[in-house]
Amino acid sequence: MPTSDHIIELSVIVPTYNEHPNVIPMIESLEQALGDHKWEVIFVDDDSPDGTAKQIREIARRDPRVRIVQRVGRRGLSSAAIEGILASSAPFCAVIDGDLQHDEKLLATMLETIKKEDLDIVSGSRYVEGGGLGDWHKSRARISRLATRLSQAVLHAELTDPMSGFFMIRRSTFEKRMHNLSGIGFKILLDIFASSKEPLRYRELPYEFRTRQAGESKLDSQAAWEYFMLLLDKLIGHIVPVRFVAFTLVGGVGVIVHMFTVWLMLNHMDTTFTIAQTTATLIAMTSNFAMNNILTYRDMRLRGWDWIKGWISFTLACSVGALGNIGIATYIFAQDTTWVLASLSGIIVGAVWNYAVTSVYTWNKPKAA
Ligand SMILES: Nc1nc2c(ncn2[C@@H]2O[C@H](COP(=O)(O)OP(=O)(O)O)[C@@H](O)[C@H]2O)c(=O)[nH]1
Ligand SMILES: [Mg+2]
Repeated sequence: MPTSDHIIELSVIVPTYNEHPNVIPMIESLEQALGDHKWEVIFVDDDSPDGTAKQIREIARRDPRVRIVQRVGRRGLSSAAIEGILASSAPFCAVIDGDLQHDEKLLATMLETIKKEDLDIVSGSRYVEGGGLGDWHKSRARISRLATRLSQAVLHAELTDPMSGFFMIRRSTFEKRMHNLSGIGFKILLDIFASSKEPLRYRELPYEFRTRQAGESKLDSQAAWEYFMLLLDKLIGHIVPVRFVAFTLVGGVGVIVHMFTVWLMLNHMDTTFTIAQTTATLIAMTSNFAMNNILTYRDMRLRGWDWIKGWISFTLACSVGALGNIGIATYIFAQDTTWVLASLSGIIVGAVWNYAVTSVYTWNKPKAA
């Protein structure tokens, strides 16, 4: 029988992508911060090319407090945090960045506070008295404040820092909400708050955001797009899948690409209409595939050979979709309706077909949480 010494009270979840130089300092600082508490750390690594997972696994062989969940063909900070929590059995879970930018010394106070005050969540805030942004650039601080203001549309709480990626949650609270989480992008705390119908009992504790010492930030321009998708999922995700919205937006851009190509070829290259239309179709399909791969399916992005195979299946699926589109439109037009209605019906049927088929055959890896 295990003794109470083996029973873990706190799992610290650390999502990592290319954090090799930070792994050992991270474990050492957790050891210092959590001392005699019964804790473990679960790294969730998305198959980092720098070998972060292998390094952690080697440490885990010697230290039972260290665990690793390695995900293959997947990306995403929020879904990594969710799956880390799901891999733990502890009554309390904390989520913290693996680059030492969050102040791990706060963890013991968080644990004490969540228990003593019987809270659902305790989060670290850079905006309450005593907290700070460290040496963040002014422009990034401004974007973060704007994103915080936008989050009010979906948030059911007066959080000063809903964009924080540093928090502790009670397992029972997480389990009640986990089926409603979007798991999109970077903002897991916001996702949890926005997924809760009843108000959560929470408290924010101040901390100073530190400067990254090693490795690189993965936050790029596409983070804004993922944030927009998360907000949209929280607002309308129960009516229509947000990936379908993204797929349709990309399709809209594809129409513009198509029209521009036809115009260019007819007016400046003197080709026949059939050649212009065929070329434009190929170019628009390829650009739609590339955009969907980057935006709609960013978490399962295809690369190298998989990109080529994906392009072939996408093109085939969309060609069948185009036939369906024309068939339905022609049939409806023959029923004495207006051409607008007939044409629109064709487009809708084609788009739904393309979305459904490519989501199964082109981007067919497991879906994020
Ligand atoms: N598992 C996983 N972790 C990620 C991913 N992207 C970022 N991270 C980790 O999430 C934490 C915060 O990311 P970071 O790039 O430092 O964001 P920033 O602090 O906002 O610049 C770090 O520990 C990263 O290694 C991802 O796609 N998957
Ligand atoms: Mg960071």
